Amino acid sequence: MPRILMTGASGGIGTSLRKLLPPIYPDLLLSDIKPPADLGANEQFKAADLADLAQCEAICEGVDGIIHFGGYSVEGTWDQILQANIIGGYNLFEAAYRKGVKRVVFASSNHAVGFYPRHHRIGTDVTPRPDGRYGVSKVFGEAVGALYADKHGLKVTCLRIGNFGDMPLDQRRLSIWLKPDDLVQLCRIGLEHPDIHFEVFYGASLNERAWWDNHRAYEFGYRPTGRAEDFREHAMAEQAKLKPDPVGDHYQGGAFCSNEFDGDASRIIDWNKR
Ligand code: 15L
Repeated sequence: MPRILMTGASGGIGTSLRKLLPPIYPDLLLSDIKPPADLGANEQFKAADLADLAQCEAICEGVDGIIHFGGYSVEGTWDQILQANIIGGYNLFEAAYRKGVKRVVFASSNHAVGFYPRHHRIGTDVTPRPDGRYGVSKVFGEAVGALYADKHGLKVTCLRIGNFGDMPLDQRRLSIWLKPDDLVQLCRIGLEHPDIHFEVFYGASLNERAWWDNHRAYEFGYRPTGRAEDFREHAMAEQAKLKPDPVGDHYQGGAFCSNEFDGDASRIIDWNKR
């Protein structure tokens, strides 16, 4: 029975995933800076600050595979991103290597490529176009993952997660929604598939309006079941409540792109009006 470590267990995705994983991985060690408020008596938890390498090594002891959801999951100050995602991300891979962990699934994000316009369909091999410091940290994490795969033989899977949740929340999320069960499938591919060396997949369900070419994930057996269009009415009703955001509505990263934006607005075309 493989021992799996999940970092970020108290965060948004971790909170949901730690309920879905035990039937598949009964030996599941949860970690975060602070324990989840509703930690069950049958759950194993070890606290760790990812910015401290020794603490990372302690949670990697005896572990076969890691699902790394830890770190900052939205835009933050440079110091927040530096400690949690840059130093923390590096420490996690280094600790995994030192402790002989075989596989890491790294929660990357669509914000690593958020400045691609929505009319541009992209694969996982495009030049990064991060839409903030958070996005930069995800590009960094993918690069560190590639290094440890190529140089040290760690089997690494990076998931550029769109928007995780029970349903798509607005028009943008109809293109990038990720159903929890589909994320479980992607984690299992990363933790179990024999042909993984270094892969990047989009963490997206079966979204008709997808901007992403996710064929690599399908080649590894990914068969998403979440259909964003089943929630179209709800998502569009929520969209109608939002203020127009010329920058955010143009780019894939949405409001992450308009946040602090003072770039070249003439590059922004409303394709719906052409
Ligand atoms: C992310 O990477 C964030 O973690 C999440 O909170 C959402 O904002 C998501 O992206 C998104 O793009 O909707």
